[in-house]
Amino acid sequence: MTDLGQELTQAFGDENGVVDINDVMQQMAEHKGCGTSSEGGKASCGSSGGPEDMPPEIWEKVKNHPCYSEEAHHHYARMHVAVAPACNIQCNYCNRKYDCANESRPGVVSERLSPEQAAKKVLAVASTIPQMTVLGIAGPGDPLANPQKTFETFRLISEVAPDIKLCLSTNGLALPDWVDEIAKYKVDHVTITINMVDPEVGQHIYPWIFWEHKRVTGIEAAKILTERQLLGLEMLTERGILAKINSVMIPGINDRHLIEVNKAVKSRGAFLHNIMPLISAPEHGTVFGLNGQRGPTAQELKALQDDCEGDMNMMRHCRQCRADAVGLLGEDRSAEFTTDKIMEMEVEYDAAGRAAYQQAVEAERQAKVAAKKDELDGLDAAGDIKLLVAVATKGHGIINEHFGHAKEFQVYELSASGAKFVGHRRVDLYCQGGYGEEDALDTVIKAINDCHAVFVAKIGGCPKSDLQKAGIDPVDQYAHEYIEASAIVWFKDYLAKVASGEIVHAERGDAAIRQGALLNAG
Ligand code: CLF
Ligand code: SF4
Repeated sequence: MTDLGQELTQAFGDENGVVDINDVMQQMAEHKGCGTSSEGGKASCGSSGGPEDMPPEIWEKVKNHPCYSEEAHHHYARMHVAVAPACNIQCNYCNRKYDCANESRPGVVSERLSPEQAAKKVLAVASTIPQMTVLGIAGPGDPLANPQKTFETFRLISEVAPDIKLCLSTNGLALPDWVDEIAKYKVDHVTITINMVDPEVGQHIYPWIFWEHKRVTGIEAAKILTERQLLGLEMLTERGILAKINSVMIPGINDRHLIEVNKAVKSRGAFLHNIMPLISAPEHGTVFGLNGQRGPTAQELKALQDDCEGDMNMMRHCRQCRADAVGLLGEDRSAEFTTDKIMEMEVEYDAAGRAAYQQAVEAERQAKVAAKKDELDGLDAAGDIKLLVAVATKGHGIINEHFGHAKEFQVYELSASGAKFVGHRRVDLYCQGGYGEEDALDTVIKAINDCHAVFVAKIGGCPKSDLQKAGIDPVDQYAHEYIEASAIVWFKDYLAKVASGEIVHAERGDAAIRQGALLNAG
């Protein structure tokens, strides 16, 4: 057992030294996770607010779920097990035949697992990655088109690892039939992918559904699908199960319509809305990829997310992860846990050690929130100025990645309200084996072209000067410090320079969302 595990046993163990994980989790809930609110009463910690913004039982469900809490995603990991191969509908953006280890997008996995293999894999990952708090089933088909495998997996995992939250992602067609089963297995988080609430729009996204033993096409298919999705959402809300809605933004087909979708799901009690960009390239072999349907630009996506953000939480940190993804959002450790490797692993499930590790994570999270709070004073000088900055990070809310090693940059919006996470951009590695690649630098600049600065732990002279030429300030003086607190300090300095006339504030252009570099959907 780790030192922390021993401390925990002393703190929470009974006379036999046995630790009740629920006691520990309760203590963690009481130890408030995110204590700030930004201007306007909106929680500053992202997608799911903080403990003061919601009932304690809801906070308990979201505080360490990396998808339901933006702040949690810097610290906690999720994993998916690919136990659900079949699907009961066809989406024009999906092709599950395509299976490549270098490819990452919805529907793609490298291996399919039986429920028993999945349970072993969960224990192996939980033992290796103690901050892995959520197990999701998200494909590669639809979990509810494979109900026996899905619920058997949940049953096995809830027996062996009861501290792990269970999560499910579905297209919603079969959802009303399975809501009671979902409640029975205490699956507290369900995602429904809803791309339309108008069958006229839906017919351009879904060529067919399989319904009551036959294939239904066109408007009729979309009508059945939307009715089932909304009914399923209402049934989840009635049972107090948190529902997240994923929507794929398809320019020219459903982009402005997603505002209607947002209203429809909000009125039925959805907790969170996640609008994701269409991933579409000819080599994916999807209908949209082959017919040249484009995805949105970064600014188009952000504008739509901003338009939908009112009383409802918008998720902006989704990585469109693979159906077998493992790790923090934005990293993929699935290759460490192939079936061959996990079958050879000696797995010891150390619940106390995991809980102790997570307590340490909570402390780190608190320190980050406190650091940000300390810097918030004096931002009024920003007036209407809002700008974006990119950050190279390996997680933990710290600027701790070398520019050349970054596979993605996180994007924060700086304004009079402080620093707010608004998205991320996947990029090609600039630095492979220590050598800079000009083309790769070009794609990095395109991906963060709408940002005024990029915060890194370290950067070489060449990329530094090219970034400066592109009008992006490379900032390396906050290496290994907290992202938000550092960004606010930099922003105050920027505002002071604007006020003194040393620089003139100017808007920047749009940026590209890299197709095919995304991870797979839940
Ligand atoms: Fe997985 Fe989905 Fe659960 Fe998260 S993913 S089933 S809710 S545990 Fe998360 Fe991945 Fe986005 Fe999904 S980042 S694709 S939203
Ligand atoms: Fe089925 Fe999901 Fe693929 Fe759509 S994206 S066809 S719901 S597996």
